[in-house]
Amino acid sequence: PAELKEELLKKYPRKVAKKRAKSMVTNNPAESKEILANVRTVPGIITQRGCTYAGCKGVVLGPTRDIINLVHGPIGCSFYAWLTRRNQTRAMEGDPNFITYAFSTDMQDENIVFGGEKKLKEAIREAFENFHPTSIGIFSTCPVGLIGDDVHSVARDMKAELGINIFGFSCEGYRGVSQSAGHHIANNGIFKHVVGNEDRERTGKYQVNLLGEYNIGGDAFEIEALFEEIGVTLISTYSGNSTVESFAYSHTADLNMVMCHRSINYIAEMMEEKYGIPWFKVNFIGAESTAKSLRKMAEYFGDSEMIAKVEEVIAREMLKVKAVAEAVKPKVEGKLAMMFVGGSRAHHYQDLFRELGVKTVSAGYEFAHRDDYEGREVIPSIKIDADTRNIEDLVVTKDDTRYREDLAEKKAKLEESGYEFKDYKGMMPDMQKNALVIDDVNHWETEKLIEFYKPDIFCAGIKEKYVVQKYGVPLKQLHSYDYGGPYAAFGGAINFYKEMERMLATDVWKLVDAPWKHEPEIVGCVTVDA
Ligand code: CFM
Ligand code: HCA
Repeated sequence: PAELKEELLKKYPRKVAKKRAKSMVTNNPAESKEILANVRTVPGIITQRGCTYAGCKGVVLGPTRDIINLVHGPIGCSFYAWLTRRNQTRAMEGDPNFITYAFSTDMQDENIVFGGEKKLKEAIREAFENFHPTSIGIFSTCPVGLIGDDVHSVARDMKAELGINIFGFSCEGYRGVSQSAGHHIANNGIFKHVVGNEDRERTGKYQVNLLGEYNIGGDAFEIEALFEEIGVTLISTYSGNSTVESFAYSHTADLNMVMCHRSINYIAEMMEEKYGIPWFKVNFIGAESTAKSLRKMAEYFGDSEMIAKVEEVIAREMLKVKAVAEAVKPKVEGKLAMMFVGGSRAHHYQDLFRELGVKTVSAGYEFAHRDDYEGREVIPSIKIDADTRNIEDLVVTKDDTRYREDLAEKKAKLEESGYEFKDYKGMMPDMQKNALVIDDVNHWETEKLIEFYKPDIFCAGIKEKYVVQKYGVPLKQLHSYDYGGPYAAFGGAINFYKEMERMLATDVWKLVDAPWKHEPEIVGCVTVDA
C-alpha cells in the first residue's frame, strides 16, 4: 500500500499531494491512525461527494412521509432528488404519504434578480390548499443563499398564517464541504422545531427509537419485524418508514439506538442532554452484528423474558442464515472487495463480506469525520475549522420536567458493569492490518486502486458504477442497492449472500473489454495561436 500511495500522489501538484497524503492511511493499529477527513475537496478533482442540500433534504428529511418537503430553488435540485434514494415507506390506510411527489418553487432567472420569497409563500399556500399537511419543511438550494432570501422569516410568517408547523433549513449546497453539513443542519432543525412537541402516553413497556436507519430497499422493514417479535415498541425511526409526527413524541422513548452514526449522532446527543435518554451504536448489517445488537438491547432492558426471546429468534434465524452462507462461501471465499461509500456503509458492509470470507483490501467514506474512522475517543482532538464553525452547534440544556433521571441512573449502573454507551469505535479497528483507508476517494485514485488491487468487487454509487464495470470489475451500489435489498438483519443477510454469489461466482466479467483499450474515444489536436 505504501508504494501505491506514492503512485497515487505522484500525479498531483505538490500542495495537493501534501493534502491528499493525509487522507490516505495504511491501517496499522501500532502506528498513528489519524486521517484527514471532513475537509474541502480540492477543486478540479472528481469527487464522489454530494452537497449539503442532499444531506439535509434528501437524506435526513426525505424518507419521512407526512411532511411536505418543499425545495426552494431551481427545478434540477428537486428532480435529481426525486425518489433516487430508494427509501421505502408504508403509510397506514388514510395517512398521508408525500414521498412520491417532488415539491419545488421552480425558481427562475426573474426570482434570482428580484428575490424569491414571494414565490416561496405562494408555493406554501398552494401546497397547503392541495394537500393539507400538518407540517412543511423548506429547503434552501445554492441560489437562495446567494440572493439572500430569508426562508426562516417566510416560515414564521406562513406558520402564523396557516397554523401548521412550518420551518426552514439553511442547507444551501455549498453551506458545508459535503452532505455531512446537511445532516447536522437537519438534526438541528428537527430538534428545534419538532422533537418534544407532543407528550404522548406510553404505548409499550419498552420503548425505543432507531436513529440513522433510512429504509433503503426496505432495510427498516426487516428490523421492525424483529423488534415487534421481541416485544419492543418502536416509537420513531429517524427517518426510514417514519413520520415527523412520531419525531414530535420520540422523546418518550427509553433508549436511542444509533445505526448510522455519521448522519444522526447529533440528535442522539441532544436527546440525551435534554431528556436523559441514553444511546448506543448498533449495526443491523450482517447476521453477527444483528445478533450482537439485539443482545445489547435486551441486556439494556434486563428483562429475562426478552433476553430469552432474543436468543430464540437468533437461534432460529441463524439456522437459515448459516445454511445460505455455507452454500455461498466456498464459491466466493478469498475474493477481494473494496468499498467507498457515504459515512457508515463502507464500515457496516465489511461485516457482511467477512461472513462470506471476502476480504476488504481498501475502503473509505465520502464525507465521514475522523470519529467514524478512528472512533469517538478522538472527538476532543478534532480541529474545528471555519467550514465546521459555519454550521450552528445548538446549545441544549436539561428539560427540568421531562428529563428521565431513571434512565440516567440505569445508564450509570450499567456502565459500572462495563456496558458501553456512546460507543462508536469507527471503521479502522475492524479492518485488517495494512488495508488502505482513503477519505473522499476520487476518480483518478479509484482507477489506480483497481489497477493495483484487481478487486473482485467494487462497492460505491451510481457515478462510479459504469466506469468501474468497464474495467471488468462488478460494482455493487451500496447506496441504492441497485434494484435489490433489503440487506439488513437476518433476512437481508441472506439476500446479500445470494447477490454476492450472483456477482462474484461468475466469469462473465472477464469478457468485458473497455473500448478505449483498443480505440481512443476522442481524437483531436490543440493549436495555440502565436
Ligand atoms: Fe448514513 Fe445513509 Fe450512509 Fe448517509 Fe448517504 Fe445513504 Fe450512504 Mo448514500 S445516511 S452516511 S448521507 S448510511 S444517502 S442511507 S447510502 S451516502 S453510507
Ligand atoms: C446523496 C444520495 C446518495 C447518492 C448515491 C450515489 C444515495 O448523497 O445525495 O451516488 O449513487 O444514497 O442516494 O448517497
